[in-house]
Amino acid sequence: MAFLQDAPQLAHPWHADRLLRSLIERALPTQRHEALIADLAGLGDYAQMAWQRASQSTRRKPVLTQWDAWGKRVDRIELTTAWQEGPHIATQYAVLASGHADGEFARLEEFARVYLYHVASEFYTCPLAMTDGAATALKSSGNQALIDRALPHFLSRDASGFWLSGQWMTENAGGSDVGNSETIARQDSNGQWRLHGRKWFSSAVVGEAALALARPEGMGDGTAALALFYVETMDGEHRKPGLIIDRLKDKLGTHELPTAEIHLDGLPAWPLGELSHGVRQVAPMLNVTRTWNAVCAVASMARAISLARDYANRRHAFGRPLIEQPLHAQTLADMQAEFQAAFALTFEVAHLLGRVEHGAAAPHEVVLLRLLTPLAKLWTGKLAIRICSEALECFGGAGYIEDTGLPQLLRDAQVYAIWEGTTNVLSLDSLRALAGDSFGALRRSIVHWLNDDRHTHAACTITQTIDAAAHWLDQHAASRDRLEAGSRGLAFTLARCAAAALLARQGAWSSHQGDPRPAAALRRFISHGLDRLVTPDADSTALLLD
Ligand code: MFK
Repeated sequence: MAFLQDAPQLAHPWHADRLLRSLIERALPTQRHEALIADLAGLGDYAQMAWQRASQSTRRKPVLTQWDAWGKRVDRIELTTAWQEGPHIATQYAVLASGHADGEFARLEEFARVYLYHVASEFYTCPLAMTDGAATALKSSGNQALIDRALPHFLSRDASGFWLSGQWMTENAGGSDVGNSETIARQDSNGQWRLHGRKWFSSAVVGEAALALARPEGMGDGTAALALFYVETMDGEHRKPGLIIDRLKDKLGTHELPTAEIHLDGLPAWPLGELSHGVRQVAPMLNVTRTWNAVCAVASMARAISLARDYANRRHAFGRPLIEQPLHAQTLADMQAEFQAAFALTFEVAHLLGRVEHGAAAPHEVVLLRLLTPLAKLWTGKLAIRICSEALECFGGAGYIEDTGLPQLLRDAQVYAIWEGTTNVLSLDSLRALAGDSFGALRRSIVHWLNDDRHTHAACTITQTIDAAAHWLDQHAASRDRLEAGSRGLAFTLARCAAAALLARQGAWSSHQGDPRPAAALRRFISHGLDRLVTPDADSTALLLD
C-alpha cells in the first residue's frame, strides 16, 4: 500500500491550550474562573468541529444579489455557514455581553472567548469587534437615548434580539487620514439628520446599525469638523433605501467576511454628542477594535503553531519525526516563544481595559493602557504574518496547497497589519500616546511586573533596553521628522520590553507551580533581542527613494 501522510489534527483549542489555562488560573479569582470554563470548553468544541467541517468542504464566499428576477433592488447577501451560526454562538457564549458585565475581569473573560472563537468564526469576529466598539463609544458618549435603544441589542444574550453594528469611517479620500472624509450630514425639513456619501470599507454591512463619521454641512474641513452619528440599516425585513450596497470587495484573504462598498443616500442618523470632534468620540471604539485585532492575531498564531506542532509529530523525514529534527524543533520553539510573548502583552491589554473601565486601575495604568493598545496591535499584526508564514513552511509543499486549509491562515493574517490602522499609523499613534507620561507609566509597570527579579539576565536586558529607548527619545525629541521616521522601531522595542517583563511575571508564577516552560519562553524571547531601535537617516532614505 502506497504511503499516505496523516493530515494535521487540531488539538482541542481550550483543553490543550496551557497558555490560556494558566493565564486564567493566575489572573482570575477562583469563583470567576469556574463560571467561565463551561463557555471556554464550549467554544473550544465549536472551534474543533469547525476545523473538521472546513476540511471536508470547499471554502465558500458570501454572495451579493443586487436585483431580483423582476428588477427590484434587493441587495441580499448569502452568508457562509459559520456566519449564519455567528449570532447564535456569540449570544449563547456571551462573547460581547461578558465584556460589558460587572467587574475588572470582564474584558479578560470576553477576550478569552474571542481568542477561542475567532478562527472558527471565519472573521465574524470583525463585525463583533465593531459592535463591541460601538457599545463602548455609545457608553462613553453618555447619550442615554441611544444607549437605551442600541445596547440591549448589541449585548443581547438571545440571537433573535441581537444586532451587529458597523463602523463606517474609511472613505476613498479619508483612508488613514480620516480628516479627509467627504460624507456630509444634512438636516431635512423636520430636523432629522441624514447622511450622504460613500463609505469604502464596511465589514458589518449585514448588521442592523453602525457608527458613522460625517461632516455636518457647512462645518468646514479637517478632523475636528467631523461628527459621529448612529444609524440603523433596516426597516423590518428590508434594508433602508438610504443604504445602497455597491459591491463586495474581492480581498486577498478573509474571504468569508462580506466587506462592502456602500453609498449613503439620505440615511437617517442621530449624533452621539456634539456636532464636531467625531474622531475624539470614536476613539474609544478604535481602541477596543484594536484590542480585538491583537487578540485575533494571537489566535491565528495559536492555530498555526498548534497545527505545525501536531504535524511535526506525524511527519517523518530523514529517519525520524520532524519534531526530533534539531533545526525543525528549534524553528518551532522560536515561533512558540514569540507567540507566548505576544499572548502575554495582548491579554495584559485586555485585563487593563477592564480595570480602567471599572475604575480599578491606578492613574498610571490608565495612560499605560493608552500606550500598550497601539503597541499590542501593531506588533501582533506583523508577528502573525511571520508566524503563519513560518508555519506554512513547516508543512513543506502541503503548506502551499489550498485545500489543506493552511494557505488561508497566511492570507487571513495579512489583514491584522491593515485592519484598524496600518503598522505605521499605529506607530504614529504610539507617539501620540507617548506625548503624555505613558513612558514613565511603562517603566514603572515593568519594574512591578519584574517584581524582585531585577538582577536576572532577562531583567537587566529589559531595563537596559528601556533605558536605550528613553535615550533614543531624548535624542530625537527635537525633530518631529526623525521621531516619526524611527517610531516603528521604537514601538517594536517598547512592545518587546513590555512583553518580556510580562513573560517574566508569568514565568515566576508558573515556576512556583512546577512548570518551567514560561521561563524557557522568556529566555528564548530575550535571546531574539528586544532592541529594534533605528537611527533615522533622512539622507540615505532620500537617495534610496530617488
Ligand atoms: C477583519 C478584516 C477586515 C477586512 C478588510 C479591512 C481592511 C481595512 C479597512 C479599514 O479601513 S479599517 C479602519 C482603519 N482606519 C483607521 O483605523 C484609522 C487610521 N487613522 C488613525 O488612526 C488616525 O490616527 C486618526 C484618524 C485617529 C487621527 O487622525 P488625525 O486627523 O491626525 O487626528 P488627531 O487630531 O490627531 O486626533 C483627533 C482626536 O482624537 C485627538 O483628541 P483631541 O481632539 O482631544 O485633541 C486625539 O488625541 C484623539 N485620538 C486619536 N487617536 C486616538 C485618540 N484618542 C484616543 N485613542 C486613540 N487611539
